[in-house]
Amino acid sequence: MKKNVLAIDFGGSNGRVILGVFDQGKLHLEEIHRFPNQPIAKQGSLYWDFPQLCHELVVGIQKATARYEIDSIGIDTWGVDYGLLDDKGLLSYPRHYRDPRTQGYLAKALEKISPEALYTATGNQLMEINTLFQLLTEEESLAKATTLLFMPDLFGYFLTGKRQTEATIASTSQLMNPLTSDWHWELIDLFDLPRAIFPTIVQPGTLLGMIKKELGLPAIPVINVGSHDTASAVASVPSEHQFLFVSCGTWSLIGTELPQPVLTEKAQSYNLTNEKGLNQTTRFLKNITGLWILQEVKREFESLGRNYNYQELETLANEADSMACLIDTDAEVFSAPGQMIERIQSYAKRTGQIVPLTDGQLIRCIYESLAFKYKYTFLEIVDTVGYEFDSVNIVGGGANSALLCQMVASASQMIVYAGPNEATAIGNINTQLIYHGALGTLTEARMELKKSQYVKKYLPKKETKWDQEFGRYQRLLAIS
Ligand code: LFR
Repeated sequence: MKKNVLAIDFGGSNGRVILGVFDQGKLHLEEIHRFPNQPIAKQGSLYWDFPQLCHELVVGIQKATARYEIDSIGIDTWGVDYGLLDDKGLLSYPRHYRDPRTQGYLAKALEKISPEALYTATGNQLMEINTLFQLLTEEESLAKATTLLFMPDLFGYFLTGKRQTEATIASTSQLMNPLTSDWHWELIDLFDLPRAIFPTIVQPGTLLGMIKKELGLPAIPVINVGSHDTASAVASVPSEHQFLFVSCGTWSLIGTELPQPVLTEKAQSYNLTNEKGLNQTTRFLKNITGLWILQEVKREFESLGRNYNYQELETLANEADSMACLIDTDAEVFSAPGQMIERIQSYAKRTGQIVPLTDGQLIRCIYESLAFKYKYTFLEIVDTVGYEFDSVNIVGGGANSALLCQMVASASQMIVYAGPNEATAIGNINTQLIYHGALGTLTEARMELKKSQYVKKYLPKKETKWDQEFGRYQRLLAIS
C-alpha cells in the first residue's frame, strides 16, 4: 500500500511540514516547508503569532498538494499552551509559556491544594508553565470563553472547524486525571474553572475531520496523532520495551514508557511527570532544559556577527578545556530569552568557577553541563522505576550532535543510540500510517526504524573525569 502523509510539526522556534512517502514497506521523508516561529513580545507579554503560523500551515499544505496526492495530515506542537474561544473563534492570540504572567501562580494554587494532592491527582510535574497555572491568570477571558483548545487543537480547528482535544496534549495541562484519561473535574471545580470550556478528549489515531472548503485546499482528512510533539517523538524511539529515552530539542524530555502512571512519593519528590503516550501508555519523564541555552547563545553570537553552524560550534567546544565551568542548565536565571552569555558568566562568578570567555569555552560549558544533567536525571528515573538500563535512545535534534551523544555515553557509561533526529515527524507520520492500515502496530514501526539508517551508535569511553567531577556538579545543583 502506498501512502503520502504530511506531518506538520510546530516547534518553539520553527515549524516544519514533512512529507512521509510510504511505499513497499519503506518510509521516505521529504521536507516540504520550514518556517520560523517568532513569538510576539508586546508590553511585557509574550504571544504566539497564531495568524502567521496558520498562514505557514496553509503554504505548507499548498506546496505539498501542488506536487503530491496527500492521503492525510497530522499536527503536533509543544505542550501546555492553549487558546480560549467563544462561539465566533479565538478571543486573543495564545500566550507563550515563557510569558511572565504566571509568576507566583503555582504558589497561589498551592494555597488551595497541597503539592502532594495536586501531583497525585494529575501525575504532572509541578511547573509554573502548566495550563492550570496559566488559566488561573485568565479570569476575564474565562468569563467570555466557551472552549479551550490546546495549540495542536487550534490548528486542527482552523483546518476542519472541529473543536476537540486529544489525550497526549491534554495530559500536559495539570488538569487531566492520568488514571481515567479524562479531565479531572474535581480539580477543575476546585479552581472555579468553567467545566463547559473543556472539550471532549479523544485518543490518537482517530479522525478529526476533513479540511474545510473555505480554505481553498483539497478536502484532506486530518488525523489526531500524538499531537503533543513529545508523544510523537517517543512513538518513534527505535526500541521495543523498557527503553530510556531523551527527546532532545529546545527542551529535553528524559524518561521511559510505562503501561500505567507512577504517582508515588518518590516520583513526586523527583518532580517526574506522567503524560499520555500512544496506545494508552504513560510517558514517565522529566522535563528539563535542552538545547535552549545553546540556541540562545548561538543567536547572540549571530547578533555579534559570528555565524556558526552547529558543527562549527562543536569544533570550537572541542578545542576548549574540559570541565572548566559547569552550570545548572535548569537554574531559573537561564529560563528567559536574551543575554545568555552574560548570565552564564555571572553564574560562573557567583559559584566561584573559571568564567568562560571564549565562544568555545561557553559552548563546552553548556554541553558538559547538559551531559551531567542527563546523567543526574537518568539516576532519578532508575531509582524510581527500580531497574537499570544499559542504553539510552536520544531522539530529536540533539541526536545530530556527535559531541553531546558521546559526552552522554561517557558520562553515564551507557550505549547511546542516537536518532532519528526527525523523531517527532516520524512518530506523527507512523500514527497516520497505522490509521490507514499501511503499518500494523507501533512496535512494528519502531522495529523498522531500529534497522534503518536513522540510528547511530555511541559507545561509552572510559574517561574518569566524568566520575570525578560529578560530585562537584551535584554540589552546584544544591547551591544554584
Ligand atoms: C517539547 C515540549 C515539552 C513541553 C514543552 C513546553 O517541545 O512539548 O514536552 O513540556 O515543550 O510546552
